[in-house]
Amino acid sequence: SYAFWETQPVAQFDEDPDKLPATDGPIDAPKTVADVRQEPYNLPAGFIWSDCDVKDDKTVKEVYELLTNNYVEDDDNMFRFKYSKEFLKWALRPPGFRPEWHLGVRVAGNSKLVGFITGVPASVRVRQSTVSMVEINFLCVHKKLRSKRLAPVLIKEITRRVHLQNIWQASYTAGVVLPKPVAECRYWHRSLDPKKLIHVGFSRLQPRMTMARTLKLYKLPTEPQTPGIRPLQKRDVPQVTRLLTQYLAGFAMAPLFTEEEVEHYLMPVTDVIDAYVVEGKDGVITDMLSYYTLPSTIIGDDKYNTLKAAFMYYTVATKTPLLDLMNDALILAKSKEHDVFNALDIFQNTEFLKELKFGIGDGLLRYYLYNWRVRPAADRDPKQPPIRPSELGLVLL
Ligand code: NHW
Ligand code: EN5
Repeated sequence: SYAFWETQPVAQFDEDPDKLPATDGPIDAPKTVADVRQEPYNLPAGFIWSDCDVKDDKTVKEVYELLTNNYVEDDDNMFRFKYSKEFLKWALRPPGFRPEWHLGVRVAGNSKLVGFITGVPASVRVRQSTVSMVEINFLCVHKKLRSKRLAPVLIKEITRRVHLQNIWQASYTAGVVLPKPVAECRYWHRSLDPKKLIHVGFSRLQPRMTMARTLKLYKLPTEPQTPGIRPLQKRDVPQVTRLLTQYLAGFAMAPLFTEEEVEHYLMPVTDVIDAYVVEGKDGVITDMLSYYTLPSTIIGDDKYNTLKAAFMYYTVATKTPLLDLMNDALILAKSKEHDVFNALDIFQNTEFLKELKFGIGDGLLRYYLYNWRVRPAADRDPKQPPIRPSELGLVLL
């Protein structure tokens, strides 16, 4: 019942584990760039392909408006992600980005943008293998054009364009179930402005709790508590790259970042990405924390239009206890007007989630790989995804 995904080089639900290769690796037989189809895939009549240059103000506005009105919603259609223009520029222009991987579909008659998908290059280690990949994100089809099989065409065309650069694997995350998750994670949420969250229906007043007790429960100091914590600066990038690289080496699936990528993905950008480091008196950086800002439109409220959420990004604790570092992340996010702090149960996050009063969300996030098989470990249930959330060291935006 996955007419499209059954045709793709991805793990399938009905496979007999005994008939599969014994090792992790590509699913498709290796190909070369010369084997790649030269012509773009055909769109239905009346639609055209369009590379979207997000550096251009007019174009990024079109992408922003498409996503603002048509991108991901929660299961009850109460909130819809509202990535900002500055966020899109940041997420889509990392080192080595390619403009032809910011793929749009427009209506031929009036040029209206109605479809989108993106890829950015990344090097990701999956267990022992380091794989040169694209990270796919921002797949979106306008609400009025849904269920017309446009998404498979977008996916096939971006795949072709990625293949032309001699890249044969991809990673992506989605809330929905597709063939076949490599990992399944839960979202957790820490209230920063509980009154607003309850008002807009993001959370509920717990039984036997008054509003006053709730406000007290979630109250935080106004200033971070870790001595020496300060915003990440450009001169820290070499040290932070080493700190992060060491930490990520402990996970089954994690990115390999160059210094240029650390600078791009972690240097603070107002209302997009915040990163802080802890520097000892000796100038050694022992810890770092980061989170990105992703607001959501509140779909049916008269008082508030947007929910400002912080999402945990990369955090490394070697000297400061992880709990203290994450408590500072909450304080810093609150001081910048975030309403809620979100985190997944990846990394070592189960060590702090309950203690720091995160509550489990109603959303799941599945991680996927394209054209890469991850064998179930011999000592684990072969029906479960092969990688546990706590083995994941990769965050996709
Ligand atoms: S996940 C967020 C995806 N976007 C949204 O949910 C926004 C709101 N929804 C929409 O815009 C992060 C539409 O509903 C979309 C589907 C466009 C989702 N991933 O056109 P049809 C990402 O961006 C399959 C993959 O009729 P539609 C990651 C579905 O199973 N496939 O549906 C993106 C069915 O196939 P099946 C998805 O509702 C990763 C087919 O699409 C999917 O009008 C992309 C139906 O198409 C999803 N999230 O449009 C893959 N949702 O087999 C990258 C549905 O069941 C792969 N489908 O018949 C790697 C490529 C690069 C490789 C390089 C080597
Ligand atoms: C591509 N990079 O479902 C990602 N969000 O839990 C795309 N729920 O916010 C895929 N339904 O649980 C993204 N409040 C997939 C996620 C899509 C969005 C989504 C969930 C994640 C979410 C909230 C609001 C639910 C509203 C009704 C939620 C409860 C929080 C509460 C706080 C206080 C303590 C108890 C829990």
